[in-house]
This record gives sequence, structure tokens and C-alpha cells, in this order.
Amino acid sequence: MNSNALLAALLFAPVAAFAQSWNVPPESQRCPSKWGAGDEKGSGNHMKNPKNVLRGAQLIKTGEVIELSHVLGHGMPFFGPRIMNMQPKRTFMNTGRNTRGSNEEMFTGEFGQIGTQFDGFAHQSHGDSHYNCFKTSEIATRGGFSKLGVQNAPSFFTRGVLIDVAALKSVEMLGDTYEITPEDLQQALARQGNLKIEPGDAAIIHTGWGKLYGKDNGRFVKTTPGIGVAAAEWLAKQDISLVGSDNWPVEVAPNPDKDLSLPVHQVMLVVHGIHLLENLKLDELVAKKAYEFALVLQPLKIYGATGSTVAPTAIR
Ligand code: UVW
Repeated sequence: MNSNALLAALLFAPVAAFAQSWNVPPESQRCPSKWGAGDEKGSGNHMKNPKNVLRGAQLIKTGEVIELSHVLGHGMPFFGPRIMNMQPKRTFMNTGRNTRGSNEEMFTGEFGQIGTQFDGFAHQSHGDSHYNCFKTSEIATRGGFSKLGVQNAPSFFTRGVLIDVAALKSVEMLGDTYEITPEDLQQALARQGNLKIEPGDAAIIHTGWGKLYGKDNGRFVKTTPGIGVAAAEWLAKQDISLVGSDNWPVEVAPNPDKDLSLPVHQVMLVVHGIHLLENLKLDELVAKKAYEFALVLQPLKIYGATGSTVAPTAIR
């Protein structure tokens, strides 16, 4: 090795080592999950603890309700080839002197993975292996996933904590591929009155990226700022019930390590069994500096599905 090559190796080795520092842990390290062998609920188990529900309820002081979902419909962005179509059926007049008119519609679309959406554990795997080491080859059926279907997710009613990273950085929107670090999360919480994340909480991260939703969909889905692997691991350590954000994958995309594809999806859904909540509408929550609230969320009970479009609310 000549002296220039040696210098380059010394300069870039630490960067390369850091960039490639995460790999999916082997099954022996992540299974059975902390919720027990055969568990399908993961972080949803927090909702079996009434203390978590009551901690959320104690934050309701005025009865103000803030909606956190975008409307499903015209102009919404789609990731990849996902679709949604709605065809209203013509008004049908029923018989009888009361001329009762009936209206309904036919939907076709990916109701697991469009709009403001909740990710279940069938959504992602490491090779053939999902959360708690259920195998895709054993649970994927033509009628849906026989294990880990989104119908296993509970009704969430818990303390929600907004972590406004965009405000911490004094910007309306973080940069296109900005990786949110554990330090960013901790500093944002400190700035918001020294808030602490408690087990069972829902961590809701504001990047500002949601400003593009429905306005510049091409840019919205091309890249995004979001949490990186280190921030995801820090959040998992806080034992949260879910993590949500105003972007499409919650995490930074593309990942700074070009050899990883959306690794936070695996950190959360496969390794730790923690649900993700994507495409949140956070403008009102942020404008009102509503840092703590009761988060209310009910994923649809779709048998065997990978996720559910949802309409969560914050109440305080
Ligand atoms: C992916 O698989 C990218 O989906 P989503 O970000 O919608 O969870």
C-alpha cells in the first residue's frame, strides 16, 4: 500500500465502520421476544396494562380533540405501486312510501398500507423470519397471514409525546435525508420542558416533511428525513408502544448506509415488535405545542393483513 492509499484507509475506515455498524441480530438473540414465545402483539401488550391507559387519560384536561390523519382520497401520495380507488354506487331507491335512498361505494386498494397508516408485524421480515421468528413460508396464506395479522393489534389509548425535532433545529422541515439521532430526540424532549418517555408511551416525531403531503408528492416519497438506527434503538430501549412520524416510513430514507434498505422497519417491527405509525398529520399538534396528550388509535380488524389505514387523534 503506498502512503496515499494508507492515509485514505486511515481517514475513511472509522466512517465506513460506523456506516456499516448495524446488522439484523440473529434469531438466537431476538427470539423468543420479551413478550414470550408465540406472542403476536408485541408492543401492543402495553395496552393490557391499565396504568398506561390511565396515564393517557390523566392528560385530558380540556377535552380538545386534534385529528392526526390525512384524508384518504384525491391527491394523496402513494409509495411505489400502491393504489386506492373508490367508486360510488348510484343511489338506490328502496320500495315503500318513505322513498328511502341508499348510498354506498366500492373500494379497491391497499388498505393495509396507504394514507395515514399503522404497520403490523406481518409487514416486514428478515429473509423468511418475522417478529418472534414466525416464518413467512409458514404463515403467508391466500387468505392472509395466519399469524401476526393486524387484527392482533389492540385499541391504543395511551400517553402520546410529540418530539418536535424540526423545532429543535429551528427549521420548518428537516433536510431531505437528515438522520435524526438519539441526541436530537433527547435534546428535543429537554427543550419541551424536560419531558421523559415512559414505557407504553407513543412517541410522535415531527420532521416537518408532512408539509409536502398532497402538495409535492414526488418529493415526499423520493427521500425523507427521519430516525436512523441509533435513534430507533434508543426509542426501543424506552419501551414505547409505538413510534409515529409525519413522513412515509418514520425512518430516514435512503439510509446513510447504502447497503441497508429501510433498516428501522426491521429494528422496530422484526427485532423489537414495536408498531410504526406513518404519514401522520402533525401541523395542528405542532402549532399548538401540544407535547403531551392521550393518543387514541384503533387499527382496523382486517384478518391477516400487514397493516391498517387509521385515523388517530390526540385528546388533551
Ligand atoms: C414500506 O415497505 C416502505 O412501507 P411503509 O413505509 O409504508 O411501511
